[in-house]
Amino acid sequence: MGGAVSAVAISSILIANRGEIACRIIRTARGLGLRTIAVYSEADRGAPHAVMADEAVMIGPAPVGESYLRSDRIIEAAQATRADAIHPGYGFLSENEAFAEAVDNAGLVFIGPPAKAIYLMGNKAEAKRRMLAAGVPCVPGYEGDDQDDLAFAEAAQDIGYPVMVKAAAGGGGRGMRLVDEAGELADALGLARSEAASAFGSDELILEKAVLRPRHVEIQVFADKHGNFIHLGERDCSVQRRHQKVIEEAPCPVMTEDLRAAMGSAAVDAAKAVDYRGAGTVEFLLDAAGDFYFLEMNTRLQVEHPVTEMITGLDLVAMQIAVAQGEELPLRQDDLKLNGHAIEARLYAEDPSRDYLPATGRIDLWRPAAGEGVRVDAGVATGMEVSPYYDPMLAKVIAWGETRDVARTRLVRALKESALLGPTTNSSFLVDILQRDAFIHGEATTAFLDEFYTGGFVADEPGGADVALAAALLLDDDRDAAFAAAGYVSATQLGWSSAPLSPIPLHLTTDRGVFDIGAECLGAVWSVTVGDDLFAVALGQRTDHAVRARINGRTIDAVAAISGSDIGLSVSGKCFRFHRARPGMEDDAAGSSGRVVAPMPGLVVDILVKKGQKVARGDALAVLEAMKMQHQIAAPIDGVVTGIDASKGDQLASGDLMIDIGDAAE
Ligand code: MV4
Repeated sequence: MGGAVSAVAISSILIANRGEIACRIIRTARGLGLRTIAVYSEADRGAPHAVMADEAVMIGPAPVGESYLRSDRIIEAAQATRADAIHPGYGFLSENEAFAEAVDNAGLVFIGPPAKAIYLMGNKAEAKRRMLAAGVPCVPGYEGDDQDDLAFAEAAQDIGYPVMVKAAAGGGGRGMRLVDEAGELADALGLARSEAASAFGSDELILEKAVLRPRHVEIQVFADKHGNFIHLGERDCSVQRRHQKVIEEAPCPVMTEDLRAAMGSAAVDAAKAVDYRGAGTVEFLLDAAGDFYFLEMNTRLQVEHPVTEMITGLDLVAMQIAVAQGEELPLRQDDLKLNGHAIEARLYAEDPSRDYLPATGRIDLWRPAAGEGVRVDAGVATGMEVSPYYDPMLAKVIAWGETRDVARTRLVRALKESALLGPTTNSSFLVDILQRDAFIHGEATTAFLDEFYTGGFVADEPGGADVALAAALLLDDDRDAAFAAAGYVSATQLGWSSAPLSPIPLHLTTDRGVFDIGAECLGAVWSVTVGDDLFAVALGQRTDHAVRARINGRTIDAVAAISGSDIGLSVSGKCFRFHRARPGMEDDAAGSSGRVVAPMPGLVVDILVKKGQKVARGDALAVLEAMKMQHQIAAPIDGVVTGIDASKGDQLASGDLMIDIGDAAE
């Protein structure tokens, strides 16, 4: 420090990202009166971030390697639009030191830390040696140059089992293995080496004492160019699945003043040790005894930064911009005041009941909740296509309250009131998590999801009332057509006071089955039978897709989007999609649900059934690899495999036929 700090005035920013984070950054930048420039891929034409910015530059085809990871094209776009600065958001190029350097060399301001700090925190072994030297608490372990099995065996003996084997270059849990006893060490080292080599291009490993059932607690840090370092408190991100965060909150439910001061100063020491600047996050494991250990440092703005914003009242993006143009931090450590509690839930386009299979397709309707203490950061819009090329996170729903329980109940309501119709989402999984006793009591550790959802999450099944509501809405939407299609005279000609008609038959299909329905119109009320159950459905106010109905005397609030023979329905955070089979086409419609198609583009890793084999609904039929994850393809109905239309090694497009399942009786 010491020397003069060069002040640069930033008046325009290019955002090298997409989705909700690009929108989030644009919002603040516009608020500061800055010109904003978006970049977008061919798949993101008309995407919200591209529309929201003052200018937008197309940078290449859909695959990230040809667009959002092309640093050359992004820098060219910045120069062509005369941008002063580039904000990388998170993911993509945000933690790429070569990019930070290239931006610098192009005479642009990188809104992020110095390239050197990114580099120093990128290697786990290197980072850990530095942290130990700086006096930051680390898990006892071995991060030596001697990579021989023997050296690891001796170190493990000293540390004491169980131990954790990790990739030195790694992050996010890849190449990580828990070893309970000495006899398992050699195998674990072999597997971790090959995983690390293929994932990170380096087979260097480190060893650590395993911390069992830890919490993931991270500290938000900030530094300016004048030598000021502060922390903004912690976030608890223990609710994760496969190293993907699902729910985050601030403060951590078990935090104390003393522990926060200790973790905060350790995090500031970590930032100082790498000469950090801007926003960063220092991750720790916190064990049941209250001891904490440095895990890694993320040298970017994080997805979950809004919970910190809500309890501090600060705008972290505005602070990043201020610091990047040489201003001093707007507060000192003593000024930090934490107010209330905030919880964030990540809304993903994925099916938690099918091994989190990513979902793609058109968004028929997006209606975010609003209200006191509720914030929704989204990067989606009605009519937009969710493509398989990018992260499946669609939006973040965040709620604040004076107390944790107020924040939690507000978040539950906000999730239930937010409707995303089209691709399957994890919305009801989020609601379920937030209502578990362990979560309510603030007891969730990193083991929470594995412990409480061992067999996975059970999908929402539409109840009779949901089906009856869908039927009534479809018929009510166009009464004349409903009656004509069913072979009745025009409803308007008939008049509603005449003798009751016999029920209109209706078949609604979902991806999980067929419902046979009979519906009668009794003036303002639809009488709907679903199987053996009878529902009186009175449709009330319908404004902008919101529907209030009384079903058998109970008031139900739903959001509905009808397009032709399809209806998407969101009831209390549970989303259903029904397709109305045309009269006389019931058999076809039923048969078609036995056609198993690729739910997304992917590689066929395995076909698990043979022609002629009997299968039950839910049985695994095949394994498809997409977005580096393997997904089981399950039988939609009971039956017999009548055709196998894909083989191991095939690269399929979304919708390609994989397997045919016929009637078991055939
Ligand atoms: C650990 C650990 C227990 N002991 N290290 C997982 C991701 C990577 N960033 C570090 N991780 C862990 N390292 C020791 N010595 C447990 C985890 C861990 C974890 C950490 C943070 C959040 C979620 C997690 C889920 C499983 C395991």
